[in-house]
Formats: sequence, structure tokens, C-alpha cells
Amino acid sequence: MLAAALPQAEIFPWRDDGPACGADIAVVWRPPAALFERERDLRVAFNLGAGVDSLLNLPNLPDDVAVVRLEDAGMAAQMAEYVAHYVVRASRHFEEYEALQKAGRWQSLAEIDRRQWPIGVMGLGVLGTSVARAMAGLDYPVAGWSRSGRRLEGVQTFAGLDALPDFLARTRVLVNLLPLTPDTEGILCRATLSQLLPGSHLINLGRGGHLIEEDLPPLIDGGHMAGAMLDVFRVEPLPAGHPFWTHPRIKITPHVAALTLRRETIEQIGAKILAFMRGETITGVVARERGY
Ligand code: NDP
Ligand code: OXD
Repeated sequence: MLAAALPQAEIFPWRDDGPACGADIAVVWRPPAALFERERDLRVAFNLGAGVDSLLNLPNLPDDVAVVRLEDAGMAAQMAEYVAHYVVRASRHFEEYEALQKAGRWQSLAEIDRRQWPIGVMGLGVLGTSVARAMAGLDYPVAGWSRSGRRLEGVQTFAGLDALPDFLARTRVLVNLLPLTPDTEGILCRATLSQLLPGSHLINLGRGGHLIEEDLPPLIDGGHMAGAMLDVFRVEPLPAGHPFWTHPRIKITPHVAALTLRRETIEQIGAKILAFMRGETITGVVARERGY
């Protein structure tokens, strides 16, 4: 498909035992370090995902190779759906209605009070913004936390570490869509999660490295938190026997919250490669020093 989008390009599929091909552009997802040893002419690496942590963590990524990440490409809507699914299911009692159906009972449960469901989105970038807008559009009270305090209509915004306690203290459903950087590694831990409102929920969609995994079950079992839905893990696939597999209040999905959509991705990367070749400025270039 990339060949069809770039008919004038010579495209070489990566082979572990192949020769150097003198490429100046790489299109990658979690590439081996050998790529940058073998291909010395690379000027830019287009990442087939929004998160660039695994690429930036390679020990030999040359300083002069620009890194370009995927921007939305159909992922923003998927993230909004994922969060809406969890929040609506919890706040509208759909789980309880399933149990009532199984018990053969016709019973209506309490009406929704959206003020009881304040949602907090960590990371107000391309994906976090989509989630915040979608949930605010469903009339939930939404706040967002980012480094710069990016403003978003209808969303209360908080900036930086100083504002984190206030952000957490008003949040019942915490959605993580931060990039994994040295500043955000382990940010979801006992100290932060215990500042959430009682009966809180965690939805982790960023990276497994954001969560101190062993801190979560005691917060749920102890009653401070009501549950969690996790899409990303420190080790993926989640190892057999990991406590998250069987915890009754932790739901897991296998890193599918927002899949990379083939058509949208090829269109975006193809267009950016053409613009790059023409010497034009392109968006989505990662600021290497800040890690995203
Ligand atoms: P963006 O780069 O567009 O947004 C990142 C946001 O995080 C920005 O708002 C930024 O703040 C904020 N941020 C970064 N560092 C900090 C910090 N130290 N403190 C506070 N805020 C911070 O990223 P995307 O929205 O495109 O993607 C976010 C992440 O989602 C990816 O990095 C990836 O890890 C994950 N992801 C997961 C997928 C899945 O299927 N589970 C799929 C795709 C992505 P500011 O606005 O001030 O710069
Ligand atoms: C991404 C991902 O970063 O799929 O795009 O996790």
C-alpha cells in the first residue's frame, strides 16, 4: 500500500540478514537497534504509532535523524469510544442490568447524576483532547492535565506538577493518555491514585510504564478505588499468572484501545514523506529533548 502511495519511491522491506540499502527515510514500529547501525544515510524515521518511547529509547538513534510520529490517523475516535464505553457502562449501571437480566429481574436502578462522574484526562494532546471533547459532549464534567495547561472549551484545564493534586482531587475517572517519558514514568502510583475521589476508576491507555502495577490491586481491594480498565502493561503480552488476569474489578484489553488503521496511516505518512521530499515543514516532528 505504501508503494501505491509513493510510486516514485524505492521501497525496501527490512530483513534482519539483509544488506544496507542506503535508505534516507525509514518507516518503523519498534525497530531493532541494528537498523541505525546498518542504514547510515537515514534522515528521518516515520513512526507507525503515536507513542515514540521505544524508538527514542534505542541506544543508537542518531541525533540528526528526525522522528515523526503518527497524529490521530483514526486513533482519536477509537480512544473516545474506549473511554465512553467504560464510563457509560459504569455510570448507567449496564453491568448491574446484565446481572439483573441473568436473575430474571425487571428492576430500574438509580438515575444518572453526572456530577458524580467527574472525568480527568492526563495528557491533552491529539488523543486526550478527543477523549475530553467526547466526554464533555456527553455532559460529564471533564478536566484535563497537561504540561503547558492547554485550553479546551468546556473542559477545566490544569498545568504541570503543581496543579496535579487539585486535578486528582476533583477526579473520579482518571484517563491516562500521556506519553511515556522520564517525567511521566510511574506517575500512576499509590501516592497519586490515592488522591482521587472515593470510588474512583483508572483507565490506562498510555503505556504500561506509567503505572506502578503492584500499587493498583490494594487500592481497589481496600475500597478506595472501584475498578480499572487497562490496555497497556509493563510487559506485553501480559504474562500468564499476572494478578490482573483474574482480578474481578480490573478489566484488560491487549493494547488495542486505538489500533493503527492501515489506510489512514499510509495516507498520512505518504503525504508527509512527499512534503518532506519537497523540503516543506511537516507536523508531528518529535521534540527529542522532551521525549514526545
Ligand atoms: P501528544 O504528544 O499529542 O500529547 C501528549 C500530551 O501529554 C500533551 O498534552 C502534553 O502536554 C502532555 N504531557 C507530556 N508530558 C507531560 C508531563 N510531564 N506532564 C503533563 N503533561 C504532559 O500525544 P498523543 O495524544 O498523540 O498520544 C499520547 C500517548 O497515547 C502516546 O504517547 C502513546 O503512549 C499512547 N497511545 C496508546 C495507544 C493504545 O492503543 N493504547 C495508541 C496510541 C497512542 P502539552 O500539551 O503541554 O505538550
Ligand atoms: C501507539 C500505540 O503509540 O499503538 O500508536 O501504542
